[in-house]
Amino acid sequence: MDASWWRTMTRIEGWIRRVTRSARGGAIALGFAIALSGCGPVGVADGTHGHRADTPMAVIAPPAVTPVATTVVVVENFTFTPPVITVPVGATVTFTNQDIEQHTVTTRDKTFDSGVVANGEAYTYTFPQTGTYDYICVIHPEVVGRVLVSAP
Ligand SMILES: [Cu+2]
Repeated sequence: MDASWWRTMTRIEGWIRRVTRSARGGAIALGFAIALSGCGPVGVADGTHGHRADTPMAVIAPPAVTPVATTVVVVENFTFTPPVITVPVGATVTFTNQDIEQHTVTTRDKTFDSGVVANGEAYTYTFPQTGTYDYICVIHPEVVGRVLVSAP
């Protein structure tokens, strides 16, 4: 598999997603403008939506795939693999970056946040509680994953 091709495709995919979200925000803003046009200025709704679309934490749901029971996740070709894992509570999961680019492993609410993980480096986190943990790379917010932590 040619790595640079993958990266290009991933970037294009991410770009399309961002544009799609912006377009959706724009449509909502337009709806607001139409609704408000009789009773006040209409420019306000536009700016707020434009910003929200670019917020790193505007997370895309992880792919709908079958969870894999493992404590080992790698980031390669801009993809957390496996993207959805299941572990028992108390398990320590290792996330290893196999891309040349830097990545992070970060939940929305910062329950865990690896900081920058360089090529060949790993981040580990021990899950003390059951639950669903959605995480992203804050540098590349389209790179997403999920950890399902179940009772032992
Ligand atoms: Cu990244």
